[in-house]
Amino acid sequence: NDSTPHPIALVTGASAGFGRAISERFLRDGYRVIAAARRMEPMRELQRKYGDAVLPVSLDVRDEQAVVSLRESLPPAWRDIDVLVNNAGLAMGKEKAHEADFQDWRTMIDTNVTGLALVTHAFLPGMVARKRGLVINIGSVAGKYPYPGGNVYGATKAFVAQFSRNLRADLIGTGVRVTDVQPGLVGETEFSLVRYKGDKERTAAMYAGAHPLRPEDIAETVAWVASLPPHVNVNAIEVMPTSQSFAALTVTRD
Ligand code: NDP
Ligand code: 8X3
Repeated sequence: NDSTPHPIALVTGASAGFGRAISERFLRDGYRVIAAARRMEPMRELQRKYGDAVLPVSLDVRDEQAVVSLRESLPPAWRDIDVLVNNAGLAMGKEKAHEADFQDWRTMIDTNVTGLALVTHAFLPGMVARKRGLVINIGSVAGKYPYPGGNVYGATKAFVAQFSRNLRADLIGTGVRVTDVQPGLVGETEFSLVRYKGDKERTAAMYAGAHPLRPEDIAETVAWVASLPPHVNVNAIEVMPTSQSFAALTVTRD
């Protein structure tokens, strides 16, 4: 990153999965990291490991007041955020639309759409004022390719993709960059445990024999995007494990 010797990254959802791996990768690369999520203990652990380079903050991205007051209450030395990683997000359930629980839909929309928009809205003006910054949104292949049971989850990630492109359109000439990182199947996170509501067997079956991506692979992608010189903007990047590909269109017959 071009800006300071110890650039600042704000990573949402830093308590687990990609967010933790991205935070660790940035810390190893010399960044300072504002690690934000609802559970504080994993981020305190990160702070014990990396010391003053970590600022753990308790944040529910769905809470507008909390997002605004995070921005207002950051210590001066932590205010000039170079990289915002909008990673906090989740899938809830994989039922078909006509069988799904609406509260699950609401939670996904509130987190993946409203939460991501709130955090971006809070931190983008500062980046524009400083004429530099990078927003990395964690989308998904689910935002591009439909699959049974992906209904609202995939739609929230399609929002992330189009929001990212529209941010690019608005930010032209400001020096602020935007990237949508779209991972495929990634194991070793809490994603499926959350999606399947604690069902460990179903979660294990999802990854068994699949050689999925690892959180570190996504951290590597994010670190690469952030390492590029200021004249380079990666608009979107889609990453799948070699074992994952596309299914045929479906036809039902009598
Ligand atoms: P994890 O469940 O392992 O991590 C999700 C993180 O988001 C946790 O740190 C969690 O922290 C945080 N989070 C959830 N809700 C909120 C909230 N309301 N406010 C603040 N933080 C929140 O999942 P992954 O690391 O796998 O997923 C990270 C992102 O990547 C998500 O956006 C997901 O949709 C996306 N993704 C995941 C893929 C996968 O296969 N794993 C593939 C493609 C995209 P806490 O509970 O402490 O708040
Ligand atoms: C997570 C990937 O395929 O489980 O976004 O929806 S998938």
